[in-house]
Amino acid sequence: MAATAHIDTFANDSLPPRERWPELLFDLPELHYPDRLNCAVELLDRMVDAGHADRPAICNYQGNWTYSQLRDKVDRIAHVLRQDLQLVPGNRVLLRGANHPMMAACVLAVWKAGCIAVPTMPLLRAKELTAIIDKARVNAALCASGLREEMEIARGRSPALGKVVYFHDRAPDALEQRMASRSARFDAVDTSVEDVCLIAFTSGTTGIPKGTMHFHRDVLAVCDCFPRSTLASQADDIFIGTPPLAFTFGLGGLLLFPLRVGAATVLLEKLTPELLLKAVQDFRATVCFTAPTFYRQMASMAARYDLSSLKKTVSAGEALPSATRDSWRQATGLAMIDGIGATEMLHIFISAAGDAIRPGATGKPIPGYRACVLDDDGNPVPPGVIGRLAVKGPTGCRYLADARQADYVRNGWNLTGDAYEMDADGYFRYRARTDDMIISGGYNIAGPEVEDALLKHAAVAECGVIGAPDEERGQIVKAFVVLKQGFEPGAALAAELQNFVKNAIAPYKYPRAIEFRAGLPRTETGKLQRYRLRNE
Ligand code: 3UK
Repeated sequence: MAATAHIDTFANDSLPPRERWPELLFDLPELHYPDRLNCAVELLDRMVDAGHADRPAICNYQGNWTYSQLRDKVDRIAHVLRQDLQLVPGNRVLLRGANHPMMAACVLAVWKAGCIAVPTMPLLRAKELTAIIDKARVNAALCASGLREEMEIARGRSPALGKVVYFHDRAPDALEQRMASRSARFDAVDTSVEDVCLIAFTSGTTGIPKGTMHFHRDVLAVCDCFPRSTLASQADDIFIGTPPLAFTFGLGGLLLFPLRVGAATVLLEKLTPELLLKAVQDFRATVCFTAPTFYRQMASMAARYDLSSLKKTVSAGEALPSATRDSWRQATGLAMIDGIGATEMLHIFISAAGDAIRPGATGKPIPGYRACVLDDDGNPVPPGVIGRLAVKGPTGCRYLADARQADYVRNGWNLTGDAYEMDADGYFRYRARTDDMIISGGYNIAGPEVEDALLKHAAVAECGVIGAPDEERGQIVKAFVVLKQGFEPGAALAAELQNFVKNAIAPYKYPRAIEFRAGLPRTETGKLQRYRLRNE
């Protein structure tokens, strides 16, 4: 392997020892990369040189940046990082901002400068930021001025954090003004394929956040797997969607994948289901990335918009209920591409598209990845038996200085924490998060299956199913239900929902308790927080 280009070797020094890495697979010829490679050069300069210079790269309601305009911005920011902030290759740069062309340019600039991007969710408060800054030993930050308040509190608590430069700001020392006085050509740092370029923190529900470390190679590998084999994306595609660039689902789907094929991406902040539908119409988007709950809400409003440009829609982040898959198809005619990904794996590793889709299944391992289902001792279980999902491929889990590496990676496999079942045809069917399985009266019950049944009832907008403690049965199935407009909560409707579930799935799985709610707790990435429902 080529020598590192990092002068600050903190990240490389903090990698788990090789024997604790997952086994990496590079069977596909497209995954054979040269020893030296800077992913931003591949995603940007290569595309400018390949004839995309004057084509739109990033769009929003203010206008478009072409590939050459984007490169110009990226190179100026890279100069600011190196000259104004005196950063050296290997330094960590915290990035804060909603989805916006500037945020995208900052990520690419950090990579070109040979530094390591540490993107953070816009809603994080100073306390969470401080944990990330300290864990990743962040050297500097680029932050949207709208997020200044918490950033300044965090800066006060972390003296090691050097400079913070704000963008979307008219001050003389803001990023835009600094960029204006810098050259528009920057010679990218010639990094090794195994130099860390991204520390992505998991949206972990408990404990200290985990930083997952990804190499320049990993960024390209995810671009050369799912988008090629499953999405079949092309240069004339227009990508759109909601996941934040600080979430690797959004970073891949809304920045890396489009750039890799010379396509355009639409980056918008503060999207609601309604605004996303309107934006699909306004920008004639062809590929959409968002979470199942968004699709469910969009399906009921889709008729009011012209969505004829849409060709592919990708759902990830949590399980896609079959009721959502069905209503999306009815509303748009599109077969949803479900895909399971994880921050540790960088992006999607099991999925299916088009005729390969089997309702109720996430899909099969995409080319480049392998998967199996293991029992608690790490032995494969036969088809039809629920166990722990295990995957390996060109990307995999490498936590930044974290003992939990040994929980996620065992015998070379990445254990995602999901309970899955493989059917006789090799399709992988999601059951639950391993620690969300409900054990009631000796039966194993997967909450999402009960949720799926409830969502088919006309009154149910959203729901969450958990195991609630019960003296007699250990746990009982309890459903938290959000009703659609026009439906009245009460004992009558609760009984109706219970009967509805009994008729749809094995009766012992029906929710013995139902509680009506105005909303459900979700993470910024759209995941239902079942542990919060459990801990109430
Ligand atoms: C769950 C799914 C069922 C699953 C992610 C696409 O979600 C992403 O990363 P996170 O680290 O969470 C990982 C966990 O989320 N999950 C994700 N997708 C599905 N469960 N069906 C799905 N389709 O528990 C997984 O272990 O936040 C998703 C791309 C990049 C990502 N980081």
